[in-house]
Amino acid sequence: MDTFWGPDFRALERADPEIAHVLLAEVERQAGGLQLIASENFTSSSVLAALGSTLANKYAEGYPGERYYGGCLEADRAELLAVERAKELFGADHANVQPHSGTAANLAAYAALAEPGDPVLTMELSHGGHLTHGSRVNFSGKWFHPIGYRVRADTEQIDYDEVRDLALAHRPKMIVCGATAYPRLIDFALFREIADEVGAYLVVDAAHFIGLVAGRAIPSPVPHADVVTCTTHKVLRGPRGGLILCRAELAQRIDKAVFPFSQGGPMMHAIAAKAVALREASLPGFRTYARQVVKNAQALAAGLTAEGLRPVSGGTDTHLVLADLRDLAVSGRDAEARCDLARITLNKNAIPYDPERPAVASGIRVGSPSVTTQGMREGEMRQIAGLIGLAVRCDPDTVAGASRLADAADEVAALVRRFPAYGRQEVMA
Ligand code: DSN
Repeated sequence: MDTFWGPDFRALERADPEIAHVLLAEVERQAGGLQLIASENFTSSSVLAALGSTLANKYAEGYPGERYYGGCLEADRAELLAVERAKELFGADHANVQPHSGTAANLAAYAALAEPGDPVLTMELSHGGHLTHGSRVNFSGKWFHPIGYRVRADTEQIDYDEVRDLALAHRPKMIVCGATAYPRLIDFALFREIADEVGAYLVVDAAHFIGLVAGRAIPSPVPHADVVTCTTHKVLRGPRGGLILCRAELAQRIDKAVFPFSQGGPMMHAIAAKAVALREASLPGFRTYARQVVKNAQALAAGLTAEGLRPVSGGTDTHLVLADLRDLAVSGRDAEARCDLARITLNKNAIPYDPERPAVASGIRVGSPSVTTQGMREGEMRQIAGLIGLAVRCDPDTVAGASRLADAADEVAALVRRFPAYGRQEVMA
């Protein structure tokens, strides 16, 4: 194409070699190791192109057709495409694609449905919830009155009896379900039933698993929830950002809660990139991808079990595994650092009823979205589980441990060379 349209990396290299170096090193870090953070993925180059486009320059406060700035014709087109694609893909009455993040989407949901001080029933962060589900250090815990439900100690799955008892006792304005470290399916129909019993709104925070819903790999919360909030950058494989789906009668309240209540100008480049990702997620190849994400997570869970890392709740139905390391007498913090030395990126994570503080934690969380985008399958998951098992046992302060970690890093490098992070997923779509 003759016209300038967007990024020119060579020009950046000449103008700002320091930042160009950071960008190149980050490509090398991402592609040169295993990315097992359950909330991350590799976007397509089309998504990256939209993110790096001149829509980044545009102010477009308001909504399509009702902006506070001139020159919004293309911004309107991008946003309408994103909205229509989201509604179609998820079968939702209404979509708002402006939230800058999952937290921003949740803030808007609280603002639309509750008043400060209202009781809100949410999953405790230490049992798999999210900061925006009532943490004392977050707006949700400071401005609202959170009541936390947990998982059962025996099954490590949501205690729906406790959810109902708490709902009946506290009569919350809103019930929030959805989690960041919960590997099992959530019974949205049962949550709906409980919400109806007490006259509460049901908000499903689907940030982690909305991509699996898009790919029809797990049931959708949309028919059951009043509002579904999510991010676009996890299994969904889009740009970093948020999205809200809701019933028609809540559309105006949600839109007003996003703009002007909690946000100003939307990030139009990110909205265009969301539109690209939503189109990609509607293609048949994405269903194959989403199903493989789940199969790979299940293979990881089985492999980790064989390595002596106990999957919380006994396994997974989704894209992530939460593993308890206590049998190995290794903390989550040490396991994360050791895996890092083997070029395996994952995160320490609290497990339910964790005796450790969150900064140390007794578990790790691993996810399959990125490695599945790279084209890896169950065989590679078994190999990865073996590498994790080896890495977490190696003490890097001993010569033997450091040497084994270096060998593991070499094996990781050889594995990812066979499954390049970029240049492959377009074929899958
Ligand atoms: N930080 C995200 C995660 O890793 O789960 C949730 O916001």
